Amino acid sequence: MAKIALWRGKGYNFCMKIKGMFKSSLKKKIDLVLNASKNKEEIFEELEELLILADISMELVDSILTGVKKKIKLTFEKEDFFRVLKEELNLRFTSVAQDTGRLGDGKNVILLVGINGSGKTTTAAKLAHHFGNKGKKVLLGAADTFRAAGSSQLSLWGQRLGIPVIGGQKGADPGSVVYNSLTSFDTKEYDLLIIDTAGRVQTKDNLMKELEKLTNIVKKFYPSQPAETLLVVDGTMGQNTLDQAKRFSEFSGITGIVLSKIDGTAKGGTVLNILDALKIPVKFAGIGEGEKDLLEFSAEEFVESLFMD
Ligand SMILES: Nc1nc2c(ncn2[C@@H]2O[C@H](COP(=O)(O)OP(=O)(O)OP(=O)(O)O)[C@@H](O)[C@H]2O)c(=O)[nH]1
Ligand SMILES: [Mg+2]
Repeated sequence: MAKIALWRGKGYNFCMKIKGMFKSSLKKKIDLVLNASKNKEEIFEELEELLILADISMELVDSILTGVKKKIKLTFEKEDFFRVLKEELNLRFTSVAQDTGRLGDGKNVILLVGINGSGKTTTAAKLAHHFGNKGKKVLLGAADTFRAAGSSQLSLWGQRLGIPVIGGQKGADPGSVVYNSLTSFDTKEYDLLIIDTAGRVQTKDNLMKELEKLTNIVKKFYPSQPAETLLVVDGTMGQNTLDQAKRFSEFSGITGIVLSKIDGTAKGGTVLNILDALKIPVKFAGIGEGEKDLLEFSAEEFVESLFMD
C-alpha cells in the first residue's frame, strides 16, 4: 500500500487547513477596526468587543489586551499592532507548546482517556492510521467494554484500516482487555499499542480509579509506559475543560491533549480558551470524522492561522 503523507506539513498548510475551519477572518475584522477607529482607546474598546465575539473568554481578552497596550506606543502603524497582538498570543501559548518527543524507540503505549463522546474511539483510529503511515506496526486495544458498541466500533475501524484490534465483550473487565492487548503486543512484532477506554465523567471517583488501574497494568508490563496518556477534549466545548484536565491528570497523569472536533468550532476563540485554561500541550487536533482528519497541533501556527486573510 502506498504511504500517504497524512501529516500535511507544518506552516502554511497547517494554517490554511485550520483557517478554513473558521467562518470569519479575525484579521479582516481587526483591519476594519484599525482603519475606522480614531484613537488608541477607541481601538482597544472595539477590539475587546471583537475578540469576545470571536468566543475568546472575557478574562483572556482582558489579559491579552493589557499586554498589548503596554507594548503599543501612542503612535503606531497597523502592522505593529498585528505583530504585538500575535506576539502576545504566542507568548501566552508557548507554555503549552507542542511536545511530541515522548514516543521513544522500541515499544510504546498510548492510552486515550476522556469524557463521554469526546472523540476517543475516532481518535484511536486516526492515531493508528497516522502512525501506521509513519511505518509503525500498530495494535489497537478496545478497552471500552462499558457500552455494547464500544468495542465493536473500534473493531470496525480496525477492519477498515487493516489494523488488528484486541477487544472484549460488553461488561468484561476493561483491565482484562488491557492485559490481553499488552500480552499480544509484548509477544508480537508491534511498535505501538493504542488503547481506547470508555468515556467517563471526571466527577465519578470509581470510574477515575479504574483509569488508575488500567495505567498500572500497563506499567507492570513496561514501567516507563504509557509514553502518552492523551486526554481527548471536545474542541467545541469551551467550559468545564479545566476541571476535566485536573481530574484526569490526578488519576492518570495526562501527557497531552487531543483537541477533537475543531472543525465544529465556528471561531478560533474556543481553542484559545482551552489552551489557556489547560496548560497541557495540545498534541493533535481532530478536524473531521475520517481517519485522515487529524493534524499535529502547533499553538504557534494556530495563532498564525487566525491572522491570515
Ligand atoms: N466533526 C468531527 N466529528 C468528530 C471528530 N472526532 C470525533 N467525531 C465524532 O464525534 C462522535 C463521537 O466520537 P467517538 O470517537 O465515538 O467518541 P468517544 O469519546 O469514543 O465516545 P464514548 O466512547 O461514547 O465516550 C462521533 O460521531 C464521531 O464521528 C472530529 O474531529 N470532528
Ligand atoms: Mg468510544
